[in-house]
Amino acid sequence: MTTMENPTASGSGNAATDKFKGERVSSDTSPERVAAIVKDLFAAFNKIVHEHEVTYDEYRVLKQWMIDVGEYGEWPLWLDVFLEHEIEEVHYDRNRLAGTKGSIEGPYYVPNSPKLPSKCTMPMREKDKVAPALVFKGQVTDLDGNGLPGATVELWHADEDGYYSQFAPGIPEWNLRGTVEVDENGRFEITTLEPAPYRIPTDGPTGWFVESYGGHPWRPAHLHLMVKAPGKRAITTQLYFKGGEWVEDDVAAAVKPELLLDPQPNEDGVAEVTYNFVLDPE
Ligand code: MBD
Ligand code: FE
Repeated sequence: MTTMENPTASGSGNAATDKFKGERVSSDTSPERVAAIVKDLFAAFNKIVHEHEVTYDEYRVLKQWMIDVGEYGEWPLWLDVFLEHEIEEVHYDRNRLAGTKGSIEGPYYVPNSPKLPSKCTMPMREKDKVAPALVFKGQVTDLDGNGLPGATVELWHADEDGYYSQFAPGIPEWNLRGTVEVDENGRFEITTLEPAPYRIPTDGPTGWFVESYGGHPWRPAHLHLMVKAPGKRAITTQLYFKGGEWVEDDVAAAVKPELLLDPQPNEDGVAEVTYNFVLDPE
């Protein structure tokens, strides 16, 4: 998706924008509902402008910044970092879901990653192996704890430098991405790498935005997952590491206590953790 040699904000941003444009999005929102939302949106905006006496210079900087976000292709990044977490929480609450908690998808999911058997190692380069191995195992079940043999566990995460394949140059297409097909009991055992904390690009308008208010650009180390099974509601979530840096202060506000892993050395001395996914009915 990007042909640039060095990873840049506009390279990853525009790759994420191109990918998103390939999806076909629509919503059956009624005009009445749009009217209600727009009314509240402008009321909130007007209140802020009034209370903070927002100046013309500030308004023009906003305009320039929004143009920059578009040119760098960073709308998927900015929106997913700052707005998606609330959308995701409302989605979970409104549907009164009882299964595993979700978390935000973020801008770097790619569908149709290569299929992997229930016991597998994620595609990775030799150089990725400087990161410690992580054995991630578990079972996909329904709400009653019955294993779901037809389930898939899609996993994607950044390499130790904080780059996602297909969104930074020079990484094999499906590096650290895969669709794991669980066994006849719904179980999986995936060997991958312990991810590192992730820094959103600081050389683009999302990074400048964070800098402008003295914030930090970090997300805690995380695994991204999408878990699906026939007749069940798919979940999109992320898993984090207990006690890890930025867990308490994620720039994307997407950590939940139910989503913390605490790997322990197994008999081979490799970090191992079990996490089960519980899927709601469709
Ligand atoms: C990520 O890796 C991510 O997970 C989110 C939510 C936003 C930006 C980058
Ligand atoms: Fe991520």
